[in-house]
Amino acid sequence: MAGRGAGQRGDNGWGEWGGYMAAKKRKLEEQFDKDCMNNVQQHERKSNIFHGISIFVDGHTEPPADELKKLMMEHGGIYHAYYSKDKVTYFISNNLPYAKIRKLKPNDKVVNSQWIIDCIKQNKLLSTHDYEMYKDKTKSRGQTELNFKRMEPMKLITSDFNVPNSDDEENNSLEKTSSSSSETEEIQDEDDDHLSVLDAKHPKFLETFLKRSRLHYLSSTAVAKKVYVQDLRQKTEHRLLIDKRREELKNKLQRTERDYLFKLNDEKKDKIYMHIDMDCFFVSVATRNQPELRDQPIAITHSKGNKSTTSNEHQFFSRSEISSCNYAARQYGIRNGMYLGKAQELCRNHQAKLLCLPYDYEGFHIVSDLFYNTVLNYTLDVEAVSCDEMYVDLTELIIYLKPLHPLTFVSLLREEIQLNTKCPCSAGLASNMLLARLATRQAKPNGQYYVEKGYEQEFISKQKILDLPGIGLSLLDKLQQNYSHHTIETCKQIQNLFSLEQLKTILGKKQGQTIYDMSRGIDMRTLSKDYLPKSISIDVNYGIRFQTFDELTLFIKQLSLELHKRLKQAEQKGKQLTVKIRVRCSDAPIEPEKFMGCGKTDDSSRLINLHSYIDDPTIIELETIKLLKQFHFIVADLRGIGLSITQLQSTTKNIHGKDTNGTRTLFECNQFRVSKPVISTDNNQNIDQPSESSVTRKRPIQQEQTTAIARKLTRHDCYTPGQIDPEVMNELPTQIRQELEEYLKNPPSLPESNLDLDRNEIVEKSFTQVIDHIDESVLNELPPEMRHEIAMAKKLRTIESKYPPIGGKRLVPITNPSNPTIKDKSNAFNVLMNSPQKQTITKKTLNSIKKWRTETILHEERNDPIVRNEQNVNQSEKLKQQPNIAGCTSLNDVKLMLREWIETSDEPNQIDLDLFQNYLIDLLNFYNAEMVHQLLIYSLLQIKTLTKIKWNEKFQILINTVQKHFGQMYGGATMDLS
Ligand code: DCP
Ligand code: CA
Ligand code: CA
Repeated sequence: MAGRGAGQRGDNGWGEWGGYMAAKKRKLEEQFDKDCMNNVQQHERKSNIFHGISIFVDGHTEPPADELKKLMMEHGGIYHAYYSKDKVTYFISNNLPYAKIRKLKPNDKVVNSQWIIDCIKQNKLLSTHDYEMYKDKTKSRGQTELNFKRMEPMKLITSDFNVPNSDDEENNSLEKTSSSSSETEEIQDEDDDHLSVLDAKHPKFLETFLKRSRLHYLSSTAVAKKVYVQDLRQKTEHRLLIDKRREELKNKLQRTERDYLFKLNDEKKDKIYMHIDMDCFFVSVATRNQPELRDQPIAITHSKGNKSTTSNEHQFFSRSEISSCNYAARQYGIRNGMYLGKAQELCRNHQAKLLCLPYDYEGFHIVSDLFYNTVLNYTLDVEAVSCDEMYVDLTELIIYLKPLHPLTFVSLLREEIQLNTKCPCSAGLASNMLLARLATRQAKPNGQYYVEKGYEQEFISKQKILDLPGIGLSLLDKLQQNYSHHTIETCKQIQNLFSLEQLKTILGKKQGQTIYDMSRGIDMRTLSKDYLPKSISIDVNYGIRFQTFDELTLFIKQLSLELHKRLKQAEQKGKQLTVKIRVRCSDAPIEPEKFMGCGKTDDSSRLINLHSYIDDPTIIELETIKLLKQFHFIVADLRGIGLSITQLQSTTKNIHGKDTNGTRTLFECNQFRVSKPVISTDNNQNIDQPSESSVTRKRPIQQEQTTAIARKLTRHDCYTPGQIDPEVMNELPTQIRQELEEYLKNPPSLPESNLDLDRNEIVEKSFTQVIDHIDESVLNELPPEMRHEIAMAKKLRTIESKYPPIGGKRLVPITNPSNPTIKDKSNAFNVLMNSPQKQTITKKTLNSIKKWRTETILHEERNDPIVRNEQNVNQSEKLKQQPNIAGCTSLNDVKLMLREWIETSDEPNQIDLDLFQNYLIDLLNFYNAEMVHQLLIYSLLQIKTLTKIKWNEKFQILINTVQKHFGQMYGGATMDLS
């Protein structure tokens, strides 16, 4: 059923990673060697004291890993970015978490980074003896407990131990877990495949992380269940099954007096909702085959919790979180989300021992499916909430089974659930969803409770405010501040102490109304049966530690695949992508207190409107990288990253081309329209459904042409490469909308060849990216036809980098007219050659271009001390040469700067203009006519959009100068800036 897709990870490309990453490691080692060579050339090696020593830096060190890498380079040692069993001599660390320490092998040596510093100071290789950490652990295998005392003088400061006991922390953690939906929790546990999986540089990090992430489990199963219930509603055979099961139940029922006495007052109006929830779900599942354990306090944690039995129990306080604890543990005050250390202390206070059990994800899936199916066998009036919880509208079923008291049915249902799952659950019943939910709390554990008609007020008055769904301490605090002489605790107090107006003033309009209603037991909601998510996202705020943009892009690829999977699972596509980043605050320590956590960060986000509704991982990846390049941050300071797709559309509904109301949006009309379009500007107009095939056809010309206008209309921080969003369209002022509609009706003609330009660009770029990362050794292992394709792509890129693009096309001199590659119309060279400029250039001009090129390249070769072979130019050198303006080099950065410049000044200052002109000429000399072209077009558009009249004249002079230079370089050609 839905939600079980996680096991298919093996065939989604992970297989490639083993081989690919091995190659990547080799590449990094080679890179290190190369860096060493450069270093030797630049600064001269300072000593050779670390000759033969290879280190792998793990966890936080002082100085940080980068610095240690440099020191190893300068003193003849080797630094490994990835752990390699055969090559690493020493782990260098200042502290390791417990989960890692446990995995150390007898021969693993963990050495404090001070050793490196001291060796350099004394200019000799010192013995590691006094610097070794966790010696006891590494020398005596089989020892399960660590004697922490003997670890002196090295102090352990890890996520699991040595954190001072604090009640505040517990409260924070409770609040945090209940509100957080991002993947922030620790993942280290006893079964890590390898120590180095623990940061996002590792190719298996995300996979391992998600497998171990309970938040991922909880959010993905909630989605899966919603989709599952929704899909089941479409199945006729399931309705037949329900009829059968109901009939069987009716025959089985032995009615009692209670049943005959129960009846709904008004069958048309009165509702009976049930809220049903498994008891201490994770614990119940983990113990479903050992029910005898259930009488003792049990918690589900990543940590086994063994260390508190040592004599140092007060010294070490586990910050491992408890995801679920059973009711035997709850009687001591232990709660879900509490730190393990705190829970252990509470147990100790009662001379009890807390049993810590591991996560049984497979079991959670099985039990959750059985739980849902048992209920769904009787009704489809279900709203899935999470893996262990749902709302059911029982009204229709109770009418069908009458005379029957609702609790009679519920006890039979719960018995069946217990039988199928071997786990207990509790249920609450009431006339609305809120009261039903509160009734479940009352019923727990393993019980049921019905708030019958007429008893609602009595019931709600007794309820604690903090038990109301979504209400936390901060809200209670706000209320309390207004009534310092009362301790506000119950709904009754809210009813008596605050008017609606007061609540709105204190809490804001919306929240004030909600609290007013909730405290009176008012809830007008009905089951939400259509799953309409607002966004599908993935956030990772744990283990994000990159040194290079390359490492980050590899991780983005994984995130994009995961997001694609989530979209598929939710049966959604989206048209907007948001990238959020969390960057370490400049005043925050490099490594926060929580191991591999975020610490204090500055957060920012950017969004992009996409061409169409997508779930394609490649598009997500490329657009994310584009957006990332627009942020200004130091890669090493990145602590969290999140991708989110919004403006969603159900893929199952899309097939029919209708939105949820059954009418088409303007966007859809555009999307499905084919060759002879009649453009509808009436959003409500019903148009014949498109045939299946029309859905897959190319987007019509008109849609492409809206691009420029759509761009103009977007907010500053969004860039719109695609067509107009219907939502945006509807919100436009009437005049602009009319103008736009007019434009859509009579678009100026555009050459056919422009149709799929952007799509091709994406494919081209994605391939370029791939070839960038392919190592020679990997290449050699590929099948011959793929090798050939990659070799061709590389060749093509060499041409691209040699010959500058002009307005999206390239001028490539033909040296040999009989060259077979030119004869073949379908090959890539011809595509590149297919430019309007080329057609108008005479033979003579071509020759002059050829001549000019030869001269320039020779000139460069003469002046440059390094032999300039295109393929050998190293990346950082290329970047160094790249012309810049005020330190900006990337297209987006320069564009941002231009926009600000044009926006903020009514008239351009001559010095600035000169600067910009020189920069453009530098770019032309750098063979980047494409960028010049884009920047000029962009500037002109900005000037026009912002109606900066005084700019026109001065800018035209600049353009003329640039065009002149361009003409000199390209045989008299001019850039098309229309
Ligand atoms: N969960 C978690 N972290 C939390 C809260 C819950 O990982 N802070 C997980 C473990 C729970 C499951 O979600 O077993 C279901 O959450 P519930 O809130 O339903 O709690 P339980 O089922 O554990 O207990 P209860 O009997 O109170 O429902
Ligand atoms: Ca539960
Ligand atoms: Ca629950």
